[in-house]
Amino acid sequence: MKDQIDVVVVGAGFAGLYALYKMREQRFSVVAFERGSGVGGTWYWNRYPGARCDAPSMQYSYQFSEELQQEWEWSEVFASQPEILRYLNHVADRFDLRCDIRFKTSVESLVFDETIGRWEVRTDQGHCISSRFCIMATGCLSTTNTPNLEGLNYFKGKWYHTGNWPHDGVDFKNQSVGFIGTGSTGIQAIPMIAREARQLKVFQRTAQYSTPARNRPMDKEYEARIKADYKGFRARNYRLPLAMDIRIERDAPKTFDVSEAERRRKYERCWERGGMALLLAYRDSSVSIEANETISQFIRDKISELVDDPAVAKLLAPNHIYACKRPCLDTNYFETFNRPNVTLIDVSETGIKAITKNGVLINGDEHGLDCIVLATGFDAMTGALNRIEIFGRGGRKLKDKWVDGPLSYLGLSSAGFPNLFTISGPGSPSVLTNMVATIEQHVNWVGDCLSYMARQGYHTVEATVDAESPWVERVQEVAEMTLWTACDNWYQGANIPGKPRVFMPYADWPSYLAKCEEVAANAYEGFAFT
Ligand code: NA7
Repeated sequence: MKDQIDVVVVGAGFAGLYALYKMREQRFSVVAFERGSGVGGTWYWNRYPGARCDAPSMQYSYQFSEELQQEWEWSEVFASQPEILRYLNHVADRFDLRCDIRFKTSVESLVFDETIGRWEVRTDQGHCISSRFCIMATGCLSTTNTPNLEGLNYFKGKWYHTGNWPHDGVDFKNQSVGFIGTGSTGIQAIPMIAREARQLKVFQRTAQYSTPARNRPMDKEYEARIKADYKGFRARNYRLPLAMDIRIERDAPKTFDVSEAERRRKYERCWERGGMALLLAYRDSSVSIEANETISQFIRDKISELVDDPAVAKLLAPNHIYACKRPCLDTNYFETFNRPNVTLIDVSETGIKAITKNGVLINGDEHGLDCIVLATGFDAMTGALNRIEIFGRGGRKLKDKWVDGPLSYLGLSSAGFPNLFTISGPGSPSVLTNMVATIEQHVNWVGDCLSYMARQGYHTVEATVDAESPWVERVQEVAEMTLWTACDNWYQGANIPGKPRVFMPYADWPSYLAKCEEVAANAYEGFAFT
């Protein structure tokens, strides 16, 4: 007879830790499996120099415990990876979560046994347990994307992926470093590595928009003001478009409702203030191309002011729609290209065809290197789920069901996969929001659903096909109302060769929240119970 348990949680990052806490609070027997040797998820793996959150710390943190949010003190406006990892370790200890987490353990398969209505969970450490529910807290950006670069394995130096960074760090002193990838990660890591390496060669395929983070030590008065009514602060932010407040003003007008001079002044204020304020400077910035172009041009102008060499500035100037690719925050990113030890190499036309024993080959030129850093991103949103063999009703594999793109209702449940919940799953707002706040919303929703099932005497729950298909269409419709479908980005799988091009996150958090509340209030409409 297999070990029997109520709930298996997969992952021990922000989502897994809270799911574990919540399930225990609801008196379920629960165990979490985590492939890392510690808690933290994304913040456990991404230890590259400069790794930092670009949502404000006072908001990118749990709100489920008033004591926790009162006692924890963030040292900076935007927390660094080590500080977030310390926070998550503190959470694990404070709520005594570790005893129910099996570390260094990957879940390999989940098989739904229809005769008993339970999941058989197998891990690479030989566990085989029978669980009634599975909560997939596997993360949206947890499966690294290592491009198929010919010759990489023959390179004589070391290479590193930022999403799987060595725990004891990397010594770049006296090294000639090749850097591939200029998304959020690259933009954080490049200035840090440039300070240490003898030489840094950045191979850029697509120039990126970035605005200054203006990170600074936490202002104690600001912190005290928030803590005087943390609950109220959270409640006010919860229903804002990104589940966090990064605005420079309430109720922004439309871009062309103001004069060019006024707009420019506001953009300057956003730039000086730092963070992602530009994103919400005007109401229509992410839905109107003309409006958006005013921000794009503003940032391009800034780049040309910041970068000394006009030819380099030109290469660093993006030409896609601002925020269509996830916008970045930086500290001295563009200025880094003024350093004598940093070279920008444009590979937009050629790509990186091959790595040789000695370095990177571009257009017949070999760039000799001691090591290579890949900041090439993730198989986002579906990568971690598809890596597990998940067999639902009738032995159907989730990966097969999702071959043309993820099919899920509310990003929480997929028809044919009963009692399996995805936290921040494809079809939910997730990566387009303050992840911690929306993770808590998902876990709370699941907790409420489980209580409802107990009250009704139900054994299984799953999305119906009738609810799922329109939801998948709705996710696309909402995305098409924005400009986020207008370029190649990981939101729609465009960074992974062969991945179906489907916009995965639901791009309207407030209406999503209302929908989840409505579904629950209407006896979980769109879900089938047995
Ligand atoms: P991203 O945003 O996916 O960026 C990956 C970068 O790597 C991007 O500049 C890519 O260029 C580049 N890339 C990927 N493959 C290649 C190849 N084969 N050759 C050259 N360049 C390549 O990942 P990040 O880790 O920066 O950020 C992910 C999220 O984490 C971020 O959005 C935040 O939410 C946190 P491309 O733009 O595709 O031309």
